[in-house]
Amino acid sequence: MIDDKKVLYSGMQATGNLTIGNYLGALKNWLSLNEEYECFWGVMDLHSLTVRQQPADFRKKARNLLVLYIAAGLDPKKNCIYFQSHVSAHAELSWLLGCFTYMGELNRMTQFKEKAAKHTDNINAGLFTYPVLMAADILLYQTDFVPVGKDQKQHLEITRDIAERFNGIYGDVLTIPEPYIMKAGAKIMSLQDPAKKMSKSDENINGSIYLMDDPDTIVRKCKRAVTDSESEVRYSEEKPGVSNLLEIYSTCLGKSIEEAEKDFVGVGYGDFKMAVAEAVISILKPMQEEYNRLQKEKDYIDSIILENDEKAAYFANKTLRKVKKKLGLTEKPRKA
Ligand code: ATP
Ligand code: LTN
Repeated sequence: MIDDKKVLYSGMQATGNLTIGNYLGALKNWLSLNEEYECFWGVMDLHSLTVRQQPADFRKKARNLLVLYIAAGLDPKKNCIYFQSHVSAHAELSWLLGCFTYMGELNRMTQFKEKAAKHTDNINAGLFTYPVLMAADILLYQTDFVPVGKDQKQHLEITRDIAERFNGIYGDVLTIPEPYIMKAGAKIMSLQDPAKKMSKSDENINGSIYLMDDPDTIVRKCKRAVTDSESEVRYSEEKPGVSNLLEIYSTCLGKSIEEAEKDFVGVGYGDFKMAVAEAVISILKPMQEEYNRLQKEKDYIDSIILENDEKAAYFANKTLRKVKKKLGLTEKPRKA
């Protein structure tokens, strides 16, 4: 609890360009949470290092992600929006918690198995201990709730196990976090293969709409989206392409699927796809304008970074000090 509010923590890795999947499935939902909860949103740049990055490009990408959080509407005065790497307590707690995590537990992580199979040339120890750093992120802020997608649930479970193990030995030190299930849990699929999640690391760029795509590109990608040989716009398991487009349309406009279906009675796929593109553009255009405006406000963004780093470090260091004390690490003598 911070000032009588429960704490909520989440973040995204600073890799790749965000897609409307990231926006509709995560960012958009985060916007509604800052009144009720004390929110921390991290730019998870340390996690990104499990994959080799180009330094100049990476520096830009991480900063761009922070600017995008703000452009999407997260208020940096009400939320703490910061870089994970600016708060050294993350790396420190990660080491300490690593000593309370078993190899067997980490070996079971499906994300590790998947990523190791994908990057056979660079199966580094960071990839293996990724969940421990994620546990540190969450536990440092005494987090009550973590809004994440299904794919991250296993990481949240191991976080809870580590925290419970620690508390079992040292008393009530760490808050046990719970997953926060979003009311509108959109799962956006690839436009080219509706059986696959739309993903920022997809090699087929036509499968994803990126948050920075211009209107022409969005129209072109929607027009090319895979549908089926019927002509009826209807939500059904047998029509994954059309259903995905309906999901995108309805989530962008805040309509139910039934309302969305009604909009397209007797309408052909061509016009339907145009309407989907327009719905996406109506969401992305103001965000892009705000993003471009903020990119010119270097001093403002710098001041936000400084302020929020300090706020994050204050809370994180409080927990870190407690953990170190419980472990019996010697305290620094005070200067006379
Ligand atoms: P990568 O392709 O690099 O693994 P990703 O695009 O799958 O990344 P993540 O960085 O793993 O995205 O996830 C960031 C957040 O966006 C998570 O909360 C995740 O649940 C959400 N998210 C990602 N893709 C989608 C999608 N297609 N639909 C809905 N939510 C999504
Ligand atoms: N692993 C997450 C990103 C992430 C995260 C976190 C999410 C790193 N640390 C702490 C929530 C809480 C991902 O890949 N989406």
